[in-house]
Amino acid sequence: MNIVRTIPRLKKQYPYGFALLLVIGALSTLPSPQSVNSASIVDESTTTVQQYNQPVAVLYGLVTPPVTPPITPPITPPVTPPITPPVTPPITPPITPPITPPITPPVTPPVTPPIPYVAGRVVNTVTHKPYTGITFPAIFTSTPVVLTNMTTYREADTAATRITTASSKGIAVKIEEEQSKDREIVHAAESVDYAAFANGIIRNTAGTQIGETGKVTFKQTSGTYWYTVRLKQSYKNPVAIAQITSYTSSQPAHVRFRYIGRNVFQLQIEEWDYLDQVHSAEEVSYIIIEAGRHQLADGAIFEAGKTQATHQWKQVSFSPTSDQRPVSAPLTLTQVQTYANSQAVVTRVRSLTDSGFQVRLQEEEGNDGLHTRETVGYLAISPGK
Ligand SMILES: [Ca+2]
Ligand SMILES: [Ca+2]
Ligand SMILES: [Ca+2]
Repeated sequence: MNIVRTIPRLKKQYPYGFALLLVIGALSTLPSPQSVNSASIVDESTTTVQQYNQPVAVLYGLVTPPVTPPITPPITPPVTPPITPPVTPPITPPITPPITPPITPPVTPPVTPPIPYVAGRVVNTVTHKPYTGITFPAIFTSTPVVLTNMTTYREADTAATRITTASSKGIAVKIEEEQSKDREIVHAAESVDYAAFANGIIRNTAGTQIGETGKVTFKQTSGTYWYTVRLKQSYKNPVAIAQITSYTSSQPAHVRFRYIGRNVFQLQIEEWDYLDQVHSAEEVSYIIIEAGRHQLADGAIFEAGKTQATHQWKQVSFSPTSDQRPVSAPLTLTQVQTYANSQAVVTRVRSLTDSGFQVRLQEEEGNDGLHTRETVGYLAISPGK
């Protein structure tokens, strides 16, 4: 570097600074000019060469400011905006209009005309001779299901009702004794209750089936033969009443049950024990009724129930009721429901009133007259107006 050539330029650029340098340099070098080291400066304005020691470098530093490189701003990478995921609008489920159930018209139970039926009583009139005074109103198109029951005890000889003819117009009925002990079959006039139904379903006022009627025909081939009948529906506690409604054989006989289930029952044509237990084919009418008290559409009250009975009289009470009864006591049918004792047996009824009746079991006169306990079913009908 040529310092000498540089000075004039510095002097020109920094006139005051240069003068200050000279003053400082003079002051610092005056005591010992000999100490000037290798650096020499030629003052061209004065042609005086002055020598400076080390501080010259410091001054020189002031004269020549360090080159400051241009400040290069740091390269700022382009700001990449964060990737914002596209805003997915929340899924709004489609609005389902509320389901309006179709308007169901109120269920009106089908109007089922009450099953045609008639019930009545012949008071103290029926004897051992066929009685033909029971006629039906014109409600049956064919021979109905017919049931009868002796409801007085004016004579104690073993006996039961027996239908000798039946048609859509009426029946003939007699009091049938038996000849196990003697040949006497004459019987005092008794009251006979009867009911005749079309073959079908019995419903209460609500339209609920409470019973059914039917007829079957079979031949009794032996004392151990049982005929099975399957019902149209099941019952919780069915009461069954049945009667022979044809008269193909004059040998005294009646219906006996062995089993009464919810929807099936078994029966036979039971001759008295002194007979051979074989009986020609007969038609048997039956009615099955749910135990309990039922009101029919015509206002009639049907009360069915069961009791336990032996050869001794047993009091049976009807349900308390304030219903007006068209007859002095409900028309009452009774029937042995069980086969606890295989000796032939029928029921006898007495003291029938509005509040109840008495019932007992009756074997043929030739037997000991004692009969173990059986279940007796009953159906009491208070006809409608
Ligand atoms: Ca007799
Ligand atoms: Ca008699
Ligand atoms: Ca026989």
